[in-house]
Amino acid sequence: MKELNIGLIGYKFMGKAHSHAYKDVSIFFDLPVRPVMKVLCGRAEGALKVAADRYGWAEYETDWRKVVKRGDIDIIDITTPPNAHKDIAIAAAKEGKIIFCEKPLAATSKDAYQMVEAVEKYGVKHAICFNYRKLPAIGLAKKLINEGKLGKIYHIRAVYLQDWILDPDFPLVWRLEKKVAGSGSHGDLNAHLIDIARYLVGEFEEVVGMGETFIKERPLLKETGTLETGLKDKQKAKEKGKVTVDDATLFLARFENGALGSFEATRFAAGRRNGQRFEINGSKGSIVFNLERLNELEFYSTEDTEYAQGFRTINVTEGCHPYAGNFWPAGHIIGYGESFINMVADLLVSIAKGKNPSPDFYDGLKCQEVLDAVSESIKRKRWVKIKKH
Ligand code: SOE
Repeated sequence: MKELNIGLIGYKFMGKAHSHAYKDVSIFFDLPVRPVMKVLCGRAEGALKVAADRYGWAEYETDWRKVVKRGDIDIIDITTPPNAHKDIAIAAAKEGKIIFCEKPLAATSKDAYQMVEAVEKYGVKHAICFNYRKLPAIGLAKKLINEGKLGKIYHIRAVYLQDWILDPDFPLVWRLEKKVAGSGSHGDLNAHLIDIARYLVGEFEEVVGMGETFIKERPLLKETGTLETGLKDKQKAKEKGKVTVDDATLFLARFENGALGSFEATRFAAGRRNGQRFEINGSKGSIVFNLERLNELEFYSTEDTEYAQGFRTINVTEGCHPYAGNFWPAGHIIGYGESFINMVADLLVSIAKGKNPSPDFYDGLKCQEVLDAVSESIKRKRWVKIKKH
């Protein structure tokens, strides 16, 4: 069995999700290549060592440059904060590595474009982890739309609602710093909505947005926590620092195919822990998806007999459903983690077939172009056309 050696850069939330996928993908998929969890990379050696041991990595390393240069590593997987994506990806491309990168691709579309230039220059395969595309309900939405079951698409209205920083005393973590994250709820959450919209509706033409930072400064954080102890043990300093990103960003969009969209990302929707929801309306029907009920897809068809028309809830766990058959018998639902297993399975199968995986860095760049157009629109208080690189 051919093996592909993985070097994973980053061991926190997304590092854990990707580790879970590499470790368990072979339980559910009969793959042409097997992922080998070779080396886990991070900065804090204590927490990194615990993570490498618990997640099942053979080794750990605190210097990503050494990982990228290793001759025995085939895939470099980047799950660091966005400001580090570009340097790692360009260095990995130079070494001829396959690159798998978390979203958003970069902190800006300029950086994203340099990443695309690097993978083209060095001719390496590249993928971005828009994992929600790999949920069965999203796969079914794509199938229904592709088969014309919704007809001509008129609308998408999408929200991504979280509430983890509602407390003004929540400290100034990296996701709240522009120089690290690039943006706040916008690049973190609207990135997913933009990708889903590109996947299911089409390409964006122009946008107009608005944003807000509700809490302008927060307690500084001294990084003293470990993987085991988590945030609660990190010391909150008395001093406060300025929040330099958006807490919420909303925008309207017109698509190249004439459809209209409304999008909302916020981290201040009390009670919504990971509340991604969207509805798509077409000439022949509608679909509704709710991430907190991710095994279900609501579907309405104008072609149902008149007295039987209404939204039906499809339990997307049948073997005939996309991305569902490799897990459990019908009705034995799946969760958030399986979207990463499906993502990694697609990645490995594409590589084995000599094809570039999907979604890829071009998808990441197009998403970043929309993100940047919204940010420009907010600054200039006017509609902005998407600037394609
Ligand atoms: C934000 O908290 C976040 O972790 C995103 O960064 C992920 O992409 C999303 O899947 C879950 O929420």
